[in-house]
Amino acid sequence: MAELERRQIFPEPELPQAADLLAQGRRLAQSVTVGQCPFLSTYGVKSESEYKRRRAAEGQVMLHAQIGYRSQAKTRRGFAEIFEQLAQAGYRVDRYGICLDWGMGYPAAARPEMPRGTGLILDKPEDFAALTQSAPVAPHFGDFVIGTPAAVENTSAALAAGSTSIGNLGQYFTFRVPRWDDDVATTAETVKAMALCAAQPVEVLIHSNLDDGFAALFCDLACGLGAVLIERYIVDELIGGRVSHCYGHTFSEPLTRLAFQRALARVTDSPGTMVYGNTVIFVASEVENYANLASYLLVDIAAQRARPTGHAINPLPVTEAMRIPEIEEIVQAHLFANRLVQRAEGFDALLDFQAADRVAERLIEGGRRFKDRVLAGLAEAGVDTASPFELLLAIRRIGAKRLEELFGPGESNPGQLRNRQPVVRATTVAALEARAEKIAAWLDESQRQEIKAAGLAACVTSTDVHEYGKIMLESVLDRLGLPVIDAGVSTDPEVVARKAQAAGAGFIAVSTYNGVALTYLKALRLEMARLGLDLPIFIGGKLNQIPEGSPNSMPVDVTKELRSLGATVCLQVEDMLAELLEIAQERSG
Ligand code: B12
Repeated sequence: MAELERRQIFPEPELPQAADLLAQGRRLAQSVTVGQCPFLSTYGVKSESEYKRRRAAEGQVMLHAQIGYRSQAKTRRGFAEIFEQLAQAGYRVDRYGICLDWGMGYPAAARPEMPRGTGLILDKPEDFAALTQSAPVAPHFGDFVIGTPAAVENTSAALAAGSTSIGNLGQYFTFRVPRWDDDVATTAETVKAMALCAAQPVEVLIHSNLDDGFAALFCDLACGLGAVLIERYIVDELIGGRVSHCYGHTFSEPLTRLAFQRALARVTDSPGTMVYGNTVIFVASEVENYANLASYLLVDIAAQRARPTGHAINPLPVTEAMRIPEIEEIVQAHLFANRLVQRAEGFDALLDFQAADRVAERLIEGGRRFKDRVLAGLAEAGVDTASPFELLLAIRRIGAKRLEELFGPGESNPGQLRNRQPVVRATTVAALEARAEKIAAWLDESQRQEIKAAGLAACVTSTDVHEYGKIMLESVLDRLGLPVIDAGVSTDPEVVARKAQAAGAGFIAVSTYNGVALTYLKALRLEMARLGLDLPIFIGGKLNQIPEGSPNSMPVDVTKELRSLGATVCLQVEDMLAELLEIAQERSG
């Protein structure tokens, strides 16, 4: 634990004082308050928490839809149409998760100059309100509000528009908006925004999606539960707010998915926001995705019926892995889920929760140990663990992997991922490793030796928070014995070019998902030309982008344009390996 030292975590001579930031947030609450919206008035509640508690007490399973197109008009139409079509079928959608663009993370004044992804952009507070007025459904501003440089202005607009569920603290730990390096300012704005929520006279849920944060990267699920406890300490105890957790994207095993919900129910009495769809199991086949949908929804429905935690279930449209789903596709997923809720009643008698409770017990015990060890370790390093500002920034800077290596609750076990035996194994990173093993075996031994002999070092990066593609690439390259230069996650193209040059890379591998592939590659090429650097570039992931001035605001495939810029487009890792083999063979003559 002595490996952590304050001056390495915080090289700055001075940092903002948490007490000042909290006071600023609380003062703002005198002028910024929760506004009216059709959801609050229709159901006669002061907050979504109150609604959630009421619905849970009635034994109702609540439903969440995720929505947010680049076009505001289309998003507002979606708000109204999804609600109306489901009402006509006799069903209710309880809440809308508003999928803001990552560009919303910049303060409004800086936004026009900054990159954009594929999501919704609300330019001014009136745009927030116009949206929440479009249907009597709880508006959840769950992304790119709290946790970003624009946290205070976005939180103020969301509250004024009648939202009482705002996030995303999970994103704070892992997301970086491009071309923004001031993590001190991001943290200060985040603390102020949380104090603003905490000081409201009505209960405001400070949402944290664990999969957007560290939980998606931990190899031990007990660390995921530990993250819940640490965030509760920071938000509930130090700031006086109410943190509310979402999980689900990466929880693919039914037993651990159920166990995590039951563990959450035991460690918190705040209603959960939503249990997210299990996005990582979705494939490129709509029909097969109905099976995927049913497989996780059934667990979530059973979980909520047996022990309601306020989490709304989230039926993913079956097109989710292929494109941003259309309004009609969201409606279809909800029709499916509502019918499944009815059919699930018959399953209650078949279920025995004891096995899940045994796992939940281990999660809680391991999670508590993780929390205690993290706080003790940080205190020992000289971090003020009574300061929400210092705790947040320290945890963000140290990162998931190192936290788990240093403080994970599992026994030390060199050779295992993170050098520890997990208390409850998380499936995602382990599955990536297994996939990498298979991909590496696609080449035979002599081909591997040929590539290795060429001595090419790989400079690997991802353009945004999506890190799994990068983890898998690194794992494959490692198995081939190629040196990896880690250019980081969410790294600006200019930085990648400079790192590649400085470290003598033989090629650059870019994994990208946020719909920015073309802009990113152009900027990378420009910087490489400036540096006089000529290296092969491999690019893979989700290779699309919204064209400038697009009428329907949906992203289109840009693989042709990427190829014409001289990059090798890789639909799978094997595409890169085949080309590397050719390069190696050319070099050896
Ligand atoms: C997991 C996931 C997440 C996780 C990421 C966790 C993490 N730490 O990595 C979380 C929950 C954090 C997340 C967040 C978001 N996500 Co997301 N996410 C996904 C999801 C489900 C899987 C992507 C993935 O990691 N796959 C695993 C990899 C290993 O497999 P693969 O994609 O098949 O990749 C193969 C090849 O492409 C290749 N490969 C990949 N990269 C490279 C690079 C090279 C050089 C080579 C050779 C090969 C290669 O390797 C793989 C094996 O063959 C996709 C949907 C989907 N099913 O694709 C959406 C998706 C990518 N996400 C999306 C969005 C919009 C977001 C958010 C912006 C949402 C929001 N508003 O908050 C945020 C991101 C915010 C930000 N600042 O960046 C959209 C992107 C939309 C688009 N471009 O059209 C998608 C497509 C979902 C959708 N349908 O809308 N997401």
